[in-house]
Amino acid sequence: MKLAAKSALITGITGQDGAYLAKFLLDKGYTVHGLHARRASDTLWRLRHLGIANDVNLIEGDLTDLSSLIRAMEKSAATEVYNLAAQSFVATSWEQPILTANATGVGALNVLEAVRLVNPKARFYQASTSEMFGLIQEAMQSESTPFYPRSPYGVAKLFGHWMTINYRESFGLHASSGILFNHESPLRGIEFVTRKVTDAVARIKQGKQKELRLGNIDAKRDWGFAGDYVEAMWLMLQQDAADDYVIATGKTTTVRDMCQLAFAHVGLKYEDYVVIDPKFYRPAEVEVLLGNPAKAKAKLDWVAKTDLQTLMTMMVEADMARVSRE
Ligand code: NAP
Ligand code: G4F
Repeated sequence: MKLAAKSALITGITGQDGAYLAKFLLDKGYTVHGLHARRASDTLWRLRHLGIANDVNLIEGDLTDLSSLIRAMEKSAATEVYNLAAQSFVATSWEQPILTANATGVGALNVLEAVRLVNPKARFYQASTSEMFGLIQEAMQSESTPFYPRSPYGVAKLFGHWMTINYRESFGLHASSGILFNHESPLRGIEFVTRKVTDAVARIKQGKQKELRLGNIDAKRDWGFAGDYVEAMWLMLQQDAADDYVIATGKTTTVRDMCQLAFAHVGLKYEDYVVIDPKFYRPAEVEVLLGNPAKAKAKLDWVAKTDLQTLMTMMVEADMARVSRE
């Protein structure tokens, strides 16, 4: 007897992680549904880039509209729900703190409510973040490190994280929270620092830009590849019991050294082009993040496969091709 394909619902399917996760699940034979927020401009470019725009079922809805989430749960008959949608850019969360609280924080609760009301047996994944560690309380952050968020985004994510745990403990939902450290790819939004750098490297190399203006280049991040990280999301939902996991590489690098890698790939020195612009400083900075992925290794048999050098090469190459096509 042929088993019916599993059905997944991804909020944030048009984002970096949503696109990679959709591809990953399609390759595993899932029927993939995605919550699609109405926008005036095109948001399907990532799905097209991966060649899957026609393979996913888009359902109109918004994180802040519970009724649309209930309908998305009903239409998709999802047995796995991945809540990846969010206002995810930290800097914007100081400009739009209430929108961020509503979408990134209460939005997660709305998705949990839709799951509880429509199919409480569905497994749920919450996209939590290392930004919750903020002003770090331990040199290497693990699942037991106390949180100290430093941005409205981090505070909103902490609400979603604790709601996920609360629904697991209150209603027995199979609800897991992945505390993911920064992960990047050629599909990363241009406002995030890695993509801002690789896009600028390509433009400078091709004579289309003269300098790159950045903020705090002494900040340190634990950067991995998004394509590796979506597998960890799926693995969490395949476990008998729901739990929380740190997903990271276990290595940290300054923005400065990340720039050096990217510029060096095309034979340039970052010092010749990077200009510090206080406009890009944040009201409160997360100076350093370094994750301890030991639990993910032990329980999920997951490790990050892509190092930063390989990641920057991949991103610079993709932007070189993209810029030359413009
Ligand atoms: P992203 O590229 O910014 O994607 C965000 C997605 O959320 C987009 O599909 C966006 O839709 C959607 N969205 C925003 N507001 C919405 C709303 N009100 N209703 C419905 N959809 C909405 O983010 P990402 O890098 O893929 O990250 C995925 C998730 O992981 C996010 O929750 C992020 O906060 C979290 N996270 C990311 C990282 C990282 O390093 N990438 C690390 C830890 C946690 P549009 O395309 O229509 O705008
Ligand atoms: O690339 P970023 O904007 O990422 P950030 O703030 O760490 O947030 C990302 O990772 C989180 C996980 O920890 C996610 F939850 C979140 O959704 C997002 O994906 O900035 C990285 C660092 C910061 O310290 C920032 O101050 O780079 C520094 N930076 C220096 N100059 C800059 C710039 N960041 C940006 N975006 N633009 C600059 O010009």
